[in-house]
Amino acid sequence: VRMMHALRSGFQRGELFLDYQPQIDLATNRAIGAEALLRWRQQDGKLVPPDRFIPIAEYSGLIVEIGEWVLREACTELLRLRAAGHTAFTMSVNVSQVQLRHPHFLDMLRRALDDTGAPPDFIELEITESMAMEEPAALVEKLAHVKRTGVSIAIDDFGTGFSSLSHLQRLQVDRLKIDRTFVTEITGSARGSSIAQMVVQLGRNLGLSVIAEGVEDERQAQILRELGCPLAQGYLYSRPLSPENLLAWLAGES
Ligand code: G
Ligand code: G
Ligand code: MN
Ligand code: NA
Repeated sequence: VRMMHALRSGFQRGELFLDYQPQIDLATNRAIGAEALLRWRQQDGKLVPPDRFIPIAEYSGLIVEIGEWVLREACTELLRLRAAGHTAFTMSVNVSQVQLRHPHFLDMLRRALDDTGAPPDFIELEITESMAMEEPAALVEKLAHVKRTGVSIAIDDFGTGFSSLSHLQRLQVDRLKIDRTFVTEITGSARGSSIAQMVVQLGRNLGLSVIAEGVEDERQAQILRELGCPLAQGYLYSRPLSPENLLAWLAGES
């Protein structure tokens, strides 16, 4: 309860901010987009990990307001990047299931797009695999509306749940994110790489984009390339960066 109050007032005081982690095309080693990641730095300078405060934000319902702010902030950052010449760059935004379930979610999304003027075709919402499997009918309809705005959908932490493949198709998903745990195991054995391999194959068969998360070394990147995985994200390329550092990092790329 104390943390909930601290989060509420911290949010109002502007203690929340976003970092952006580049997403890389494995064929060219160039950035194609970034994932926005929520951060909370308290007044005393202490950084609270998202794993600790996001569950509290969800439990208290505060995530609805915070999530709206995150989306608007990410849209604004996308526009800044476009103004700096990065016009093919995409922005991925994590969405909590509490947020997605909220009756005004679609209105919130449309208003954020209209008010900021961000191009929906360059925005992606990440929902977790466990979320994708809940309340199928309602979710299918909601995501169909999202897709009609032009915004695309990625399944985060893919491989950790048990999604039915036909359901995945009904959800009109655009991208699968191979969970970090499977990327970590990839260099160990043929067995270790089998889940990553299966997701890449699934993506190819269903015509979906695939991105590997948590890529930390060149060996992992090489195996992913050999498996035919098109995209990667992880410390090998960059940690999550402030807007200024992201721009500098992108400038250093060219
Ligand atoms: O860097 P990392 O510790 O940020 O992220 C930890 C977890 O927090 C991840 O599971 C990530 O999906 C989640 N997360 C990060 N930013 C957001 C956000 O803006 N909204 C939601 N709902 N989850 C987020
Ligand atoms: O949304 P998601 O659950 O995928 O959140 C991504 C999380 O993974 C964030 O906490 C981010 O900071 C973290 N992360 C990103 N790249 C790496 C990496 O290469 N290694 C590890 N261990 N964590 C990473
Ligand atoms: Mn994510
Ligand atoms: Na993930």
